[in-house]
Amino acid sequence: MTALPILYSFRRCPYAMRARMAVAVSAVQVELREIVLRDKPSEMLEASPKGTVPVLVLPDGRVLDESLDIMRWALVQSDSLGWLAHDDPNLVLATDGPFKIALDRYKYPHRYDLNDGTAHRDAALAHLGDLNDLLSAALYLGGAQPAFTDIAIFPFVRQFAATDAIWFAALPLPALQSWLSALVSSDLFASIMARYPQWKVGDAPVRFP
Ligand SMILES: N[C@@H](CCC(=O)N[C@@H](CS)C(=O)NCC(=O)O)C(=O)O
Repeated sequence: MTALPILYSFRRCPYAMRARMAVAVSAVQVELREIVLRDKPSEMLEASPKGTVPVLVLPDGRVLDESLDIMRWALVQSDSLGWLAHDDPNLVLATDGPFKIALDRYKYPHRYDLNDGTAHRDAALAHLGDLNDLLSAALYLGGAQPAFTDIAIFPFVRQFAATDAIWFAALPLPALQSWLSALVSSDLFASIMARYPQWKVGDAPVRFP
């Protein structure tokens, strides 16, 4: 049997979510190793000492430890839904950069010595307003169907929304709210949110998707 690429993942990590979604849609098989952030396996840290998930270790020893690279690696092999045709690096960078920085401070103000996160919540809102404008013109960021940009971005918007769901639902951002709800309730998202036990050396390989 040929060795499968190994994907170290953590169910609730938004970076790992987008990587799993691209791998699932490409149907390129990997061995999924569910990790726990406070108990990272030495096998993963040897492959990628920076210690973030997701990490993909290829059979030839190459390591991809950036979620966007893992998405592209999977989709380059098989992209039947045409996700790569709608990859907007600027929008993704704006989400991974300033929006994520504000999101973390909104969600966990005490970790940043802040009394509360409202200033950061409001800073993040500007980006959501931009997304809402784009989504008022088409259902998804790449057009009528979800594609790379949507999948790269929505796990972070989901986190923002969940921080105060009642407040988020009352925002005047209907296109963004519908977009988020369609992606979160999709079969694809449900499939990549399946639960797996923490991987241990010697476990039988878990094939994914
Ligand atoms: N730029 C990386 C970021 C990945 C990342 O920060 N993942 C978080 C979990 S969501 C992590 O592993 N943090 C390390 C830790 O909490 O120990 C990527 O896109 O893959």
